[in-house]
Amino acid sequence: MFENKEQFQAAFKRRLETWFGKRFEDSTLQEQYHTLGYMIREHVSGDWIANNEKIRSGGKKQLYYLSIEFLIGRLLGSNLLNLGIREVVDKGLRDLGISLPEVEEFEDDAGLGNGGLGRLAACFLDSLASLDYPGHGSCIRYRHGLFEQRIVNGYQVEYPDQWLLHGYVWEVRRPDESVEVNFWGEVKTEEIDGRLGFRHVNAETVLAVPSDIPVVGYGTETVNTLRLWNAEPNPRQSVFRTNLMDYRRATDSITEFLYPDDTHDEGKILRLKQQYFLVSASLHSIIRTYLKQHRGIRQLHEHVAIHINDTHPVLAIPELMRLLLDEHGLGWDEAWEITTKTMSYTNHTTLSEALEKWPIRLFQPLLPRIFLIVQEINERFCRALWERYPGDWQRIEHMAIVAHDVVKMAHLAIAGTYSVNGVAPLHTEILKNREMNLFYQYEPHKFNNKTNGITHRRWLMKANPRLAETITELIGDGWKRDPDQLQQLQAYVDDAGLQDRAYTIKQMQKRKLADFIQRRYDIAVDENSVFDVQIKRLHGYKRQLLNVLHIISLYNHLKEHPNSCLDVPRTFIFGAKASPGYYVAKKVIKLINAVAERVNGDPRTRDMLKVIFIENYNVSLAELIIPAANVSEQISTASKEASGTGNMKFMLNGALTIGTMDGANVDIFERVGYDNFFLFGLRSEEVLSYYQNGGYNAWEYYHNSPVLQQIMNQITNGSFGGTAYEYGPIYDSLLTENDPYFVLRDFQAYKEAQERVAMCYSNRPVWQRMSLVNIANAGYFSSDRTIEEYVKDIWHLEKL
Ligand code: 26V
Repeated sequence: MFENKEQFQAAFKRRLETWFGKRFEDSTLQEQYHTLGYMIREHVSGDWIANNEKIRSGGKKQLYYLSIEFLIGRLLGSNLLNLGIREVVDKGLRDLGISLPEVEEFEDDAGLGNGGLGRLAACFLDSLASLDYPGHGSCIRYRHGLFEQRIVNGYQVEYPDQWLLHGYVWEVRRPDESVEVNFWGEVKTEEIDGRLGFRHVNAETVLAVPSDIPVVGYGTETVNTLRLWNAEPNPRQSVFRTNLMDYRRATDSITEFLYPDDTHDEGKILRLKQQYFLVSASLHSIIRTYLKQHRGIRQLHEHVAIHINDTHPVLAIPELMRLLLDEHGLGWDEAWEITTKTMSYTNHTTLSEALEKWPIRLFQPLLPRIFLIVQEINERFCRALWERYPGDWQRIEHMAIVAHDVVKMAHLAIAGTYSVNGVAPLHTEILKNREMNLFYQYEPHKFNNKTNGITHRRWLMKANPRLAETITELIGDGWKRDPDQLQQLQAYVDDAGLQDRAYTIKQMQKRKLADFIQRRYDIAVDENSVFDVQIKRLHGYKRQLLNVLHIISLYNHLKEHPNSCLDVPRTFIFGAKASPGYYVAKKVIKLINAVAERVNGDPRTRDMLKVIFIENYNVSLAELIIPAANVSEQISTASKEASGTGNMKFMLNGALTIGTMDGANVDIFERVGYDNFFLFGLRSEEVLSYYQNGGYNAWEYYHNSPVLQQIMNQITNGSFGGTAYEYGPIYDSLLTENDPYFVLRDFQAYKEAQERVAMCYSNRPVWQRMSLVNIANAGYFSSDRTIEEYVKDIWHLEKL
């Protein structure tokens, strides 16, 4: 079908006409997209079947990666790339008068995620399949992913994300593999064969129906599966006719939204329901598959590894216990041994507001049997602690899984797994020595680091094909399978020819982004300006505010010095979604847009300074923006960003980082050195010392800096539109509340680092060299390396 252009064209036309019952000449983009999608699915089906048969016939150990998010983005382009048929298809379509890029753009991003956590899971799937490992994802099929963000009068407005509007070509619904998941009801104890047995009665049963997406590896025959679970009414559930509608609504709502609003109990229950729904359905289906070939459940851990991505799927631990105890009749000790040998866990944040704790009053009624098991885990855990630390009540209270009327999910995760990892060395050290220090003291062998990575296939080969080709011409294409080989570029960083080519490619990518901005926002940006980009979730600790304050300072400088100009013209680009209930974050978005309006509209500044806020930042926009960036903003308060992965994508595309010693910035910095990284700001020890010993006074920095005073006054006196009170919350967070993210403290250092950016950018050979050094050192940050480390240290998989 894809052997050559002609064959492809014939198959494509025939398929389109038989599917849609119309002439090819009359087909729409949507029909062309769907035809191509189905053809690719058909193309991989042979390998997919073979892979699924291999699983069923026993053999290799399987990994299941449970995650509440998989931010997979579009699949058409990456599937074509991984299957090695992009060129044939591109040429074939072009002859038919169809543009492949246009067809690709028709696809809606599967927005099944929110940020780095979900994108990491997606990169991992790509690497697992490309490295020939049997590793599958399990997630929820949210009918609406994270909201669609629109900017109205500068404010973020949330609309439901409609990624399923045109149907989804990549999924196969498998109703025959549905499983039941139980909520509410009561637990009855009874004697079964002389043992105490538990029965969950009067439960509300929901049907979990899987849809599978094939995950294609690059140049391999491995096709793994991403399984998405949909909640549906169970026809076997007995419901009074009058309650039918309520039951249907309750069921539908489980998989309606990603991260339902949890400011009220109702939303909290919904989130907990989602989490249990995901793990219960996943475990049922994992064990069912396992038992098709293996006799005893007692060897489960030898054939199955289950990974818990952050705390959301932690209920997998008590759920596996429940299955082993109640459905397979094992005793507690053997069940616990199997569970803790099967499960591993990654922590992705130390922010206290993101550490999940569930009130017992919600947990117990919704999941009565699971709650009993968690209580038992807690009791045994505390007893073991007591034996180890007799009399140390305070320590045991701190470490308990159930305490003060809540269930602490991170504690359950550590107690119930054999491996706990952080996502960058600094983060892991903070876990071990601070946040989870008591657990580290107790079981140091469990803790390890796995520095995050990104798939260089999507983020370089797909997003920036011209750069990829140039690299290949120079060092061959070994780097595609072994990204460490990018090191070979180091020999060419001073090569004027390469510097020029890299420059030309960057300019081309900048033009492409500039065209997009022109079309979308009717704003002309100068592709000779520095493209300085900050794209990530909006959060206080990521300090988009620091970036905006600096932009305002540039603007003020230009206004006050009528004959001055910037060392280099600058375009500041933002993309960020704020959590709908995060008031200050939304004010920051408004401020960015207000500054943009002022700066872009002012004839004095608009030729030197532009600010662009790109709405609805997502994976596809990242693929457009990152290759066009000169400067990568990674300016979080040190100690707060567990790793960051955007930083790696920018580096791989030759952008230079302006950043703090935080997360994986540290590791980037260590690889490229001072000369190729714009380092600034407080170090994590200093930040942690401020938290511990106090001593930070934001007012001091305000009073000592006329520049900051002016900016803060402008923000509050209506200079940037709105009423004078519009930005009161920002003023308060920075000053009145003595900003825990130290924006004002780091302002001067940031400003100086930005001056170094301007200086270096003005000297093209210098800049191009720095950029090439970054690309040459980016191979380490491929998720292929990360996955190999997980495989070797945690999952112990064999290649297919
Ligand atoms: C999520 C939320 C959502 C609601 C608002 C508050 C809040 C605060 C933190 C989080 C983070 C959840 C976990 C997460 O996404 N962590 C990210 O994981 C990435 C992959 O390991 C890592 O690169 C990022 O540094 C880390 O923030």
